[in-house]
Amino acid sequence: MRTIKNILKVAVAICIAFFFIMPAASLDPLSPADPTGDPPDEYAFNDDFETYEDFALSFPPWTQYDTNLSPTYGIKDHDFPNQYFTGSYIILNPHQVNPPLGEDWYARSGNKYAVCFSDTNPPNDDWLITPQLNISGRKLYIGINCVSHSSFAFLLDDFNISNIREDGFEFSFWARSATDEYGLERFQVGVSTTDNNISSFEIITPDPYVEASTNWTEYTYDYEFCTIGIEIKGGFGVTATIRNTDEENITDLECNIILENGFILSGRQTNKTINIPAGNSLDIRVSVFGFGKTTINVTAGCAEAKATGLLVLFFLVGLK
Ligand SMILES: [Ca+2]
Ligand SMILES: [Ca+2]
Repeated sequence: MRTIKNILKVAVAICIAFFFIMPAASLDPLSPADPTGDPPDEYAFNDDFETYEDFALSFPPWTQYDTNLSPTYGIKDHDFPNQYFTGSYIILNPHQVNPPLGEDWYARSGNKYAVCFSDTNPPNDDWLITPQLNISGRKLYIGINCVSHSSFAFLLDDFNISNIREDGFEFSFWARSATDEYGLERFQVGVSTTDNNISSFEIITPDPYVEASTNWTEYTYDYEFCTIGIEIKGGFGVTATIRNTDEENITDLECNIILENGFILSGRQTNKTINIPAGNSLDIRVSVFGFGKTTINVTAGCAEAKATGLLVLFFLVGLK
């Protein structure tokens, strides 16, 4: 028993020494509210799909992602290169199809547009993703996911970004279903503020999908940037500083602090609802007790942050 007491005494002494030797490490905010580094150049991307080769399946700077790799339906009694392709979208020029397609298939602008043909193994899960955009200093991607189910062809033209402002922007595209004979085409729209992996996109269209009209229709979305910042600090326990960078007060903001991994006896999970006046910040302090390498995940409304550190009894050190 005495031995255990002595070991504990030594451990506490080491921890206290550690605490003074290593000041609480702080972390650059990971939240999209605070982009770090030099201000990037603005890059708002518009596209009428006229510059790509007819019937191209790959047309950078767009990237595509096809989750099920199913062959697609084609257009009966008509031929064109890459018909029945396996993939997401194709550049269709109805005037270069053999024989040429009728007015029903004409573009919204110029001669060309992008088409997602229905998969023969439905449903589609076919993404068309913009290059990385820089809008008001925020880096992000926009993705249009064709989720049609045994219909025919989802037509997309004239992608446009507009109304750029400090706190957000608008984007739009024109789309339609080739026909409603087999049901309307379905799509979702997502925004990612991290990378262009499909799992990173937050779907901003109503669940489960939007159905495209049979006429060319402009679909417009207003996107507001997240105005909540998070900073995670170690030291004695965990401190999450939640910042409101908006000009309006935030009320009833749900915050969660979750520690993963390590041997944690106390402080594994904390949920709080907080109010933060405009331009202010608030610290949430969590007492912890445990050992080992741990990952701290903090969410506050639209913002998320993550850090890893070493938990030594009551102290969290070496945060990065
Ligand atoms: Ca597919
Ligand atoms: Ca066009």
